[in-house]
Amino acid sequence: MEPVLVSLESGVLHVTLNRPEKLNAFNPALHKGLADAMSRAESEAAIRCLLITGAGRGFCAGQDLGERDMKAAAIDLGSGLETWYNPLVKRMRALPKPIVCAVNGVAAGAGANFALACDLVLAARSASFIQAFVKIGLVPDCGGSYFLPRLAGTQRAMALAMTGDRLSAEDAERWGLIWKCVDDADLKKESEKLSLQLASGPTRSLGLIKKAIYDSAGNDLAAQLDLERDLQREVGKGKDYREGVAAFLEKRKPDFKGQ
Ligand code: T3D
Repeated sequence: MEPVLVSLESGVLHVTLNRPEKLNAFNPALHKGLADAMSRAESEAAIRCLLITGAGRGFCAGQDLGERDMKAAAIDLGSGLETWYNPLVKRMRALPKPIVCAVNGVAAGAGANFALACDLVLAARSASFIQAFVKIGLVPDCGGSYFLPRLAGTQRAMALAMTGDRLSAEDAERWGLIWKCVDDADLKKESEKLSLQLASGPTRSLGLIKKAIYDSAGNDLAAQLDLERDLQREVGKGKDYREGVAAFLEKRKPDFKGQ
């Protein structure tokens, strides 16, 4: 069974974590499948949006805890982060295309933070988010200690990380951790609709919107204004800008080509 299912439909690269018997926990094969999907997304112009979800009843239960040699005298957990998780999160953030996540069930540990690394997160009402690390004596990884305080504030981030309590999808929406919580039966339809909308949008503009929003975390206002000027200059040279304005003036729907 392939640990990651990948298919391209109408500009959307559908990426499905596929180890349902382990709630799609990360192992090297799953990481490799994700890395390959990222390589496709980076190199193929026909891919204009990614839609990530999980097979079965869970989204992703984080690191596969059965994979570590607990009899070993010393275990270097830093090396797994260096090899797999950190490059994955960096590539997701740097990808100049939108990544939609459809959280179909529980998202725990690195699985929760992998979801938060996506650009727009939808979750089924029955889904939940667990910073499970503390329950096994670890600290948040896969970007959790960066995303949580920025999205939810210091107190809520601290409480989630220190208690490992389960956060419902509804609370995750209320706290601003995710974009939207939808009824379970609607998750597929809603996430595909959003992905198709983004895949037919001005891809270059969407990629630079992503850069502007993420870079703002490290910029002061003056630096951000400069960045906006530079990005606007760049997208202003694109065909999609001309098409957008022409469509507005001609009172028709724009036909963006992602250029
Ligand atoms: O090692 C490093 O590289 C360090 C990096 C760490 C990053 C991390 O992600 S650390 C955090 C790892 N994840 C966890 O600690 C979560 C462990 N899982 C759970 O707490 C629970 O499974 C859930 C709360 C996520 C879901 O609970 P529930 O009751 O809905 O399902 P379940 O019965 O516990 O799990 C279903 C099956 O999936 C079960 O297998 P079985 O008994 O039917 O054969 C369970 O063992 C398996 N499973 C769930 N999570 C993992 C897992 N197997 C391996 N690793 C898992 N993380």
